[in-house]
Amino acid sequence: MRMTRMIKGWGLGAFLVLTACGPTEGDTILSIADFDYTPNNLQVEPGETVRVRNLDTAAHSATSSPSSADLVPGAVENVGFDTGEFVMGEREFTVPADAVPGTIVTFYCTVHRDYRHGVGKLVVQ
Ligand SMILES: [Cu+2]
Repeated sequence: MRMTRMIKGWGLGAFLVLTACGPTEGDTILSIADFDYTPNNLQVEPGETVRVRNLDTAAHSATSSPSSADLVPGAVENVGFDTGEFVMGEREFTVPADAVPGTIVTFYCTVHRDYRHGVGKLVVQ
């Protein structure tokens, strides 16, 4: 009985430690789930790091494109990023500190392009 109580106590301790190590306030998360980006309109500050999480069992990427009409890897102004294709994990990229506010960058998935899931838009604030 006493042992059970002790184990429960340890369990709570571990939970609190894990919580403390979780995402810090201000982290920007881009999730990919069910072939959709959330949010698909990503507002970022210059210098900000974006954590991209793929929650699907399918490989995806978040890859910037200079054009929304023709999806190819590239940058708009100096804002470009590519997580590469990855499955069920996290990648990150950092917006350049000198990114110009108002810059709008389309991003897409290099695995499925635009025929299986939508594209997203990153907007520099
Ligand atoms: Cu994809």
